[in-house]
Amino acid sequence: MSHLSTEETAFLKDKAKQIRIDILKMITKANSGHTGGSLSIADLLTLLYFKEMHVDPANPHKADRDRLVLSKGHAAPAMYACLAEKGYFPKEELNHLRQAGHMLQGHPDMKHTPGVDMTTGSLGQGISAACGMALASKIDKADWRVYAVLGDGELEEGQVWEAAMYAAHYKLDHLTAFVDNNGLQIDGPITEVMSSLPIGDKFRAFGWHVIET
Ligand SMILES: Cc1ncc(C[n+]2csc(CCOP(=O)(O)OP(=O)(O)O)c2C)c(N)n1
Ligand SMILES: [Mg+2]
Repeated sequence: MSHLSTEETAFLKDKAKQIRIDILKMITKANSGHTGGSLSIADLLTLLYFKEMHVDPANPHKADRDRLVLSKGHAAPAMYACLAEKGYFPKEELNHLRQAGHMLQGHPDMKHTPGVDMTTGSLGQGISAACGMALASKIDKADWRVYAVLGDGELEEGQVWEAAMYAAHYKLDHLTAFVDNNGLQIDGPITEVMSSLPIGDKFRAFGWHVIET
């Protein structure tokens, strides 16, 4: 990740605030949706979409774009707020979250929403798809990167560890995975439901370079 100047930090903080406002408005209007899991990635997605990723909202399928796979797909409102703010589609669409016949469904759908690189929602699957993309980029000797965003509860899915093993084996250096360690999943604290801790040690044991914040 690049270093942020004071001006960039102020800009991103402001954007993230707007993203949070949009998330709350969207979920309130829909009267349905994952508020906590969306808010807890607002800063991360803001940083990725507004600083880190090379993407072009006017050309969402550009071959050499960076990809973002929201493996914790239930946090779609955070992604939708960023995509609208970036200009992939009119902000008016945010008023129709989870409404039949509209593009912003409860979980990301790559066939209906510009800017969504992978359809997700079934926890554990997104990281595997991200591995496939990262392998493609590596084989093509391309520069584009893949960012995957996972939940800490999601790590309870065995498929995540199959993907983690795969990524290390194939040296997928075009892939960065983030784990949103918010300590919670639907049924309560992850430490009570089925602890995924210590997360860093587990990924290290699978051969990953880990940065913990
Ligand atoms: C395979 C699968 N099982 C169950 C669910 C239902 N579900 C949606 S969110 C969630 C909790 C996930 O917790 P975490 O990964 O920590 O995400 P957070 O809510 O903290 O963002 C569950 C169990 C799902 N989407 N996919
Ligand atoms: Mg969680």
